[in-house]
Amino acid sequence: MKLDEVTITKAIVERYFERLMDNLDIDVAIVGGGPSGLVAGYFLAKAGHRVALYERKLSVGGGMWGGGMLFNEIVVQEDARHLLDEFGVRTVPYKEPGYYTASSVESVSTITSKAVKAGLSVFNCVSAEDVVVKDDKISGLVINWTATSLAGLHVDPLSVRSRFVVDATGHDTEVVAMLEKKAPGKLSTPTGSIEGEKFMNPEEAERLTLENTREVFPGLYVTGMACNATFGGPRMGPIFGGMLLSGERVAHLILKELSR
Ligand code: 48F
Repeated sequence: MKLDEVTITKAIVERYFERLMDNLDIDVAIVGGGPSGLVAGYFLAKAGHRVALYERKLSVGGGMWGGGMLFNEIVVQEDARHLLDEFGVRTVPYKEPGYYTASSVESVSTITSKAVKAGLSVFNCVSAEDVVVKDDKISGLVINWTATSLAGLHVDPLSVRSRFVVDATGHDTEVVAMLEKKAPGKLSTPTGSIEGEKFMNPEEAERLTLENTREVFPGLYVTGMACNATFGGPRMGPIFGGMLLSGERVAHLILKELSR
């Protein structure tokens, strides 16, 4: 068989555009491919919904690759271990009871693989730059190539329609910040605005991440570190149970809405 460069090009362009076209009107748009966004995408896609995840960087995984300070091991607590079991990520009990470690590389690659095979459509190198709000409810996302903004090019974005949007952008809680900029004081936080992340406190932070995994504006949910930044919880450092559990929780909250 002779290989032809134009056939290769056509195959890539056609397949990508088919997938893009299939994801212009979807059930859930997730912004951010860190642990919470990937886990949310897995459960939503597994339930049969049309879910796309937009990740600014070339690779998904967010803050999980680097473990703690580039030591590429993560810690999960007992309560969250069932999630790593669900994905087939191997865990090793630490000598103190209730703590487990896992390879951050195995965690990111395995969770990503399972999520994509469950039907999650990942668009990497794509950034959310705004939200679409109609009748006081989120109804979509405004997206652009990350390379466009990195190059400082003045290029208009495109839009996708989505029944629900999940902010899984981590510490910067970027989607919530976009909304707040244009609709100040409208968030379901104590002040109506982003409360801001607090000092490191793993115990409190893990609890609050889960408690604050919820809808912050009609149609917009937060998961992972974005919960702590939005609702004013502390940071927790390189323990990842809360991120995984938050991704599972946001998926279940949205599944409940989608089944209505
Ligand atoms: O930061 P990140 O891993 O979020 P997370 O799921 O997990 C947090 C932990 O990694 C760690 C921690 C707890 O253990 O403290 O930090 O809450 O992943 C967020 C992802 O969102 C992408 C960003 O590149 C990263 O991969 N992202 C951020 N803003 C945008 C975005 C945007 N506007 N559009 C697309 N992707």
